[in-house]
Amino acid sequence: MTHRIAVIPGDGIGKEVMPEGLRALEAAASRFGIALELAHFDFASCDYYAEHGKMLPDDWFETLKDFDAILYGAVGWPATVPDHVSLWGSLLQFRRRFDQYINLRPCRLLPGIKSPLADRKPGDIDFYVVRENTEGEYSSVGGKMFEGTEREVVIQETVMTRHGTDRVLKFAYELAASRPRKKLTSATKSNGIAITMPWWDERVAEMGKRYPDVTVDQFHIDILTANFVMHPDWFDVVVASNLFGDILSDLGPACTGTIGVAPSANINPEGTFPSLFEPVHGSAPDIAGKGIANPIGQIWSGAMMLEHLGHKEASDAIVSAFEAVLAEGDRSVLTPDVGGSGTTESLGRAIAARLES
Ligand code: GGG
Repeated sequence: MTHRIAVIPGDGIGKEVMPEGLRALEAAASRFGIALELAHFDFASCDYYAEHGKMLPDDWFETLKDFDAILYGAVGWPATVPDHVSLWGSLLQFRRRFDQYINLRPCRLLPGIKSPLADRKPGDIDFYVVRENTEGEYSSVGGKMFEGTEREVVIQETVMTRHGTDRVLKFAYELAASRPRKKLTSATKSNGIAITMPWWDERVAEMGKRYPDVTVDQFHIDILTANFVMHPDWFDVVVASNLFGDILSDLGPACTGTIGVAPSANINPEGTFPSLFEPVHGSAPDIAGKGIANPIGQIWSGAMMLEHLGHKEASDAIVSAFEAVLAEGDRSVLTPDVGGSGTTESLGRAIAARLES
C-alpha cells in the first residue's frame, strides 16, 4: 500500500526544516519497506500570497482531501502578510475544513538537552497537551462597529459546543487511560471567565464518569502555567481549549530547553479527512535564512505521521535516531538552540544516517 502525502513547507524556517523532515522520513520508509508518494505544494505560504493575493487556491479542499496525510512546515511572514491573514488563510482553514479537532502535542525532555529548569533530567518531563482545535477562542465570531471613530466597538466571541468539547475530552481521557499514570489535568479560568469555563469544567466531570480509573485535576490557567515551570513532573495529559492549549504547548517545550524539537499532530480521528502534522514552532523570521533552525520538531512530526498511518515501529525508530544523536552531543552537528555550532542540515543528516545504519 502506498501512502500519499501532501508536503507543504510554508514560510520561513518551514522551508529549511522540511527537507530534513523528508530526509528522515525517507530513510525510515526505506528501512521499513514503507511506500510513500510525496506531492509538493507551494501554497499556504506568504510567497504564494505575494503572487496570487491569497494563501490558498480556490480548489485547495478538492486538491488535498484525498491525501492520506499532510506534512506542514510553518506559516507566517509578517513583513509581507499580517499574521492573522496568513494563519486564517491557511492552517486554520485546514484544521476546520478537515475537522482536525484534536491537536496533540507531546512535551518531553530529550537526552542531551538541558532544561532551563534546575535539576531536570529526561523522564522528569513527559506529558501531552491535547488542544481543542476547531472552535473555542479561535472561532472568529464577532465584528466591529463604528470602526476608526471615537465610538469604535470590537467584539469577539468564544464558541464552545457540547459536541466539540465532549469529543476532545473523550480523546484526552482515553489517552490518559492508556498511560501508566492515568492522570488528566484540565486547564480553564473558571473564576474569571464565568460562563464557558465553568461549563467546560462540568463537561470534564461528566465525561470523567466514564473513566473511573483516570485521576483528574482542574487548574486555573494562571497557576497552571506557574506549575508547568515549577513542577513539570506533575503532568501526564493536559487538556485545554484552543487558546489555552496553544499557549501551554509552547510553554511546555520551552521547559524542555527548546521549542525547536516540539512536534504536533492535527488529527481527524475518524479518518474522513487527512490529518496534518507540523512542528509546534512557527516560521521564526529572526533566524530564517540562516540554516540554523532545529529540524527535530519537523522530523518528530513526520514520526507522528508514520504512527498515525500505522507504522509504529518506523515512528519509534525515528525517535530513537534523534534521541541517540542528541545524547551523543557532538556540538559540530547540533544546532545552536541545543548548544551546538552545527546547522539544520548537519543535524538532519546525522539523524538520517542513524536511521540508515
Ligand atoms: N508550524 C506551526 C506554525 O506555523 N504555527 C504558527 C502559529 O502561529 N500557529 C498558531 C496555531 O497553532 O494556532
